[in-house]
Amino acid sequence: MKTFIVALLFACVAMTSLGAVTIPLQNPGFETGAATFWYSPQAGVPGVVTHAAYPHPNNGTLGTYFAYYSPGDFSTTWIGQLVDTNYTASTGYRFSAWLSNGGSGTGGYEIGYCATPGDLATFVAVARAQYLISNAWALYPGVTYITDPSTVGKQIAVRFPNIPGNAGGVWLDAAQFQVLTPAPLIGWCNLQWPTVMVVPTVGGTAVTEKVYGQVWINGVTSIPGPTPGLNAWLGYGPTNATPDAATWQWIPADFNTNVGNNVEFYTNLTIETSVLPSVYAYCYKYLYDTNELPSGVRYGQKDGMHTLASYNPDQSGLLTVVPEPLALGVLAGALALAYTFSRRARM
Ligand SMILES: [Ca+2]
Repeated sequence: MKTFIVALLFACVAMTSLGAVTIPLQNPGFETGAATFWYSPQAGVPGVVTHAAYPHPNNGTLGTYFAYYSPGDFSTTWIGQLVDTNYTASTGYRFSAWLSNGGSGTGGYEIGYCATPGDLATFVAVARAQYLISNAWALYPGVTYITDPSTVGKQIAVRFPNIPGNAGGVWLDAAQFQVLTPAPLIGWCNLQWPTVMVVPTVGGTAVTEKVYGQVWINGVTSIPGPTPGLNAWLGYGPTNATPDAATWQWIPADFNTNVGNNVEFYTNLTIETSVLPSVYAYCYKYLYDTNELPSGVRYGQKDGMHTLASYNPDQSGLLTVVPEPLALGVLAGALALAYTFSRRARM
């Protein structure tokens, strides 16, 4: 019983954070020295060993023990646990853990439920995330799930899943499960300036001037400085494609300054040689993602904020990429024209 209480305390103290309510898992850090409370269909999985015997960087807060398993060795190799709460409507959940590469480059997380209530052997996943993991221990973002009507009322279960083809070991510690509170929504955003650009390729690459975009979150972006968790990307793509299309390319933008109650981002677009000279649309994309339910993506266009559904091609910036010889030709033509006009003016 004592070890159980220690495990619960560890979960409460180490993992509660602003914007999320932690639901304690049982034996989340494997500090019982065994896989107690963790279920696997495969005998002997997971194994539990000490950090002292297998030291990897960043293990300082992870206690004495950690667990390991080989998620790709057998089709049934996974580790799961029931969570002591049921899905409620329109709620976000996140399951994550500290991971380290024990021989395998990929680790994963799943949130789900049991088809037969209480029986983890019947686990059904409703959300999954995978990450390339490094040798050093790190807390990866994990998997986030927002309830849909089909899961409401079911008991939540979590799983470190099988990852076919991923032979080798994944190391686990400090698992955590959180109920996410909604983040404030993005209230307004835009593509600030410029809204038209003509860029010649130089050495096969086109680099635009800085492009600016602004975003406002009530009570959040008015705080001076960058807003933690507020991300912006500048993207470009075919004028006839919506910005969720795979043909759009996105570049993370940098914090520039505060403008009134807004935060302003800026960055250059770099068009690589693989992009053909053409006319492209460009706009900003914003996401506020702290340790809460993400705000949802919003697009900043010339006339302000759009969702994907309300995205308007006419309100994107227009970027013309001109091939190098043509750009020089246009420049030469323009100079010739100017020369002709000046000659005429004098005559
Ligand atoms: Ca531990």
